[in-house]
Amino acid sequence: MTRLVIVSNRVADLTKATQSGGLAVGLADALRKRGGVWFGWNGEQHDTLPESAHAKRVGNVQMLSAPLTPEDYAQYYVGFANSVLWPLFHYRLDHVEYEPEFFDGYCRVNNYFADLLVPHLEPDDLVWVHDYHLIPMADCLRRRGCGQRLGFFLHIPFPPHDLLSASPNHERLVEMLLHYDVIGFQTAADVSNFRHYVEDWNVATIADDGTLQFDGRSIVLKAYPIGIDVETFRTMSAAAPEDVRIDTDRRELLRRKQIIGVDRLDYSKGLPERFRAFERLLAHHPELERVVSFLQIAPSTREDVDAYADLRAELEGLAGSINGRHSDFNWTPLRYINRPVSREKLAALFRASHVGLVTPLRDGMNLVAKEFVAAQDAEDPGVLVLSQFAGAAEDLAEALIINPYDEDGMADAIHAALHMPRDERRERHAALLKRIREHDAAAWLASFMADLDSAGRCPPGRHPETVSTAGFNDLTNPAFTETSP
Ligand code: ADQ
Repeated sequence: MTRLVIVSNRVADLTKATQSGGLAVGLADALRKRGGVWFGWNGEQHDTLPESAHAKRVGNVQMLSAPLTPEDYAQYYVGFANSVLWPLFHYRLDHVEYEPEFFDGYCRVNNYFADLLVPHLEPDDLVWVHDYHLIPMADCLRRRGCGQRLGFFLHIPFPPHDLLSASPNHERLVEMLLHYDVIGFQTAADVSNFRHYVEDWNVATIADDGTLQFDGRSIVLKAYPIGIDVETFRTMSAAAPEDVRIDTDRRELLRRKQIIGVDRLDYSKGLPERFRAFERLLAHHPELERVVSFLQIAPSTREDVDAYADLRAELEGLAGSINGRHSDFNWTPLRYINRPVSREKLAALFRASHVGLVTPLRDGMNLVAKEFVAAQDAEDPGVLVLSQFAGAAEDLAEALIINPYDEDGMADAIHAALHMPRDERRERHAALLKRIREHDAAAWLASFMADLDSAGRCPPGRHPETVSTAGFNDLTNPAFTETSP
């Protein structure tokens, strides 16, 4: 079987991946099955960079990782990836902070990664690149003469063409994407946005079968909705850790209900809107006081990006004001936990909750929505309240679909969820469970790999500007200067 090479911003620890669960497990399983390589940043910053990647063998998988310089970290990771692409692709031009050197750093790091990866590639490898940090990777590899089949999966949304065109580097970015053989998005809406861009800017043609035709090559362009390992999560949810059991027993004794939200602390997740909707629920339905509590788990991420620190302060203010106004000596309406929680505990907390709030302003897919459904007791399930702007909404129509900008509408949906009769809850849950089983992690992996396996090969040296692999992170390297704006 052909080897698989995964390239992602961070490398998962294969020795721990099975315990932590999630996406890493699916990718790790595919790697173990085929053998191969996982390459990415090791999370460290060093003033001088190594000339080869740090290699560690785990079974038949080679784990390759490398540090960044502080300048790379500022320009590539904090800068172009998380202060330009993340907000832009989440339709948040108001959060874009653009500096010209960010794009230089972004291209420089992709070239540096390509230089470290190339010596480890074999001619028949399938190379699967993940996410917005690494859009230029195919271009960088082709310039180094790589003819392997290259696939790319974007985990976040792809924005409408007029929004994308607000970025000074949009034409170059899209052109870089066209060096892959398979380009995968989360949803049909993302595929359609990309197609419109390609047509409007006249960068490639679209054949009747939906493939892109560019530079004499045929590129597969498709939605591959990502999923979870449903049965593992279901099993985990049924075995509640002791502290969750005690908390649940106490709530049942007091006939109280729990609403839950679990997100990374990120402005795309719609957390202030969600907190305010909960306050409106209490304001419109005072009979819910001392009956309903809201548990929000949201650990901080990307603390070096200013917008995230502002959001954290806003949420702390909102939580304080809601609790100050509504708490009683034996009831706290909103519990806000700003720390990560183990997957075992999360699964049990989902199962013990009556309503799951997944209300992002924009989200590629949102795996929490699927985890909440997987964790429910099919006989007495909780209700999922889901944003129309989460990729998951394309598939999960039996959730209560809401507009996260409409806080009163969200409060009404939470109220409806809390009062939904058991038969309706069971019916909706059965339909949702069926859907997440059909589109689980294994199906996502198999469908992408099948397309990558059968993709047309790019003959070595095909790239018009193929350059040698000599030198990395070097401003005089033509590979770097040519990919700069
Ligand atoms: P994220 O933006 O991180 O992922 P999401 O899809 O919800 O969003 O995945 C988060 C994962 O982290 C889930 O498995 C969840 O259980 C876990 N998690 C969240 N909060 C946690 C906490 N407090 N403690 C422990 N674990 C927590 C990006 C895109 C999404 C896309 C995924 C996968 O933004 O749209 O669905 O990639 O492609």
